Amino acid sequence: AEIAPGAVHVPGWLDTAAQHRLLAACRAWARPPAGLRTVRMPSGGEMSVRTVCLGWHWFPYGYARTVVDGDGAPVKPFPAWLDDLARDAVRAAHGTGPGPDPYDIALINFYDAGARMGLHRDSDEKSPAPVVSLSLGDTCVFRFGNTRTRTRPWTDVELRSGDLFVFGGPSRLAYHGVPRTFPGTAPPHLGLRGRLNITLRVSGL
Ligand code: MD5
Ligand code: FE
Repeated sequence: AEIAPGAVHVPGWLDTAAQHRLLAACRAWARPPAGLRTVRMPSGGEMSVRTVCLGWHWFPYGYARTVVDGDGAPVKPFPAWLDDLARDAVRAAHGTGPGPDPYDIALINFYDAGARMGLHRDSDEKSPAPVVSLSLGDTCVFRFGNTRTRTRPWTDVELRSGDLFVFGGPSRLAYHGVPRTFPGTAPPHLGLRGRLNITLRVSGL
């Protein structure tokens, strides 16, 4: 379903086996060094999601090759199979091929019960390539806003385990956030308590 120009939701894109493979990989990436961390904002507050990055390390607000705001370790490599997955995802959602630049950043956000993400724009990447979002575990409310203001109009969409969302074109710089998750709604077979979101991006760096 196209929620806005370039913003396409593909429910159930990852089958059960693919969800298990991706979750197992996330569990390995979450381990130190350069593992899951809590991001502290310049304001002093902490984000309620916990995050691990591959390829490039995101911090507020930029990208680095080491965990500049954590253990200082080199960020884990971005594997080639995630670039393949991102390209398949863009083709599935948009029906057109992705651009030539390889996907080289993964940001993996873990939401426990009560974690949320306020409305923001993703503008630290230098490439206009679409962002690919994959959801695992608990269902959430994803709030898709507009490109001009952090206020209404917005559209709330429920994202479930296995869903794909691709944000390209005019939607690439739209405000968006996750106002809530629904604890305990993950498919039981996954053995995941909470929600994981994997975004795949092109740094342009
Ligand atoms: C999440 N993550 O569910 C969301 C899904 C983040 C983040 O927002 O920055 O890690 S990714 C949603 C996204 C990315 C790029 C553009 C747009 C949405 N958009 O135009 O709405 O943890
Ligand atoms: Fe975002």
